[in-house]
Amino acid sequence: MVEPFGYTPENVKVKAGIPVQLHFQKSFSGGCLSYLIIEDFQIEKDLDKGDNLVEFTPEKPGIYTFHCGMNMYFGKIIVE
Ligand SMILES: [Cu+2]
Repeated sequence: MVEPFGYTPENVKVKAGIPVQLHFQKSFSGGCLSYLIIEDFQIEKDLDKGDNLVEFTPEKPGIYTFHCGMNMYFGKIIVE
């Protein structure tokens, strides 16, 4: 969920080498949380109110950060 106070949950766990589909469900319109950045997977995306699908394949285990357009709200993708 993407809510006015940030991401819920803040952390998601996935497995290395397996394609990931992350759904960002945005509960409101506008705000800087409308822009999603996941630098490590070259993702920059406008999020609309409702469901937004992001797809990538993490090749290596590690902890990768995603954040809003202004770097105010964060979450982590934990790749195991
Ligand atoms: Cu922000």
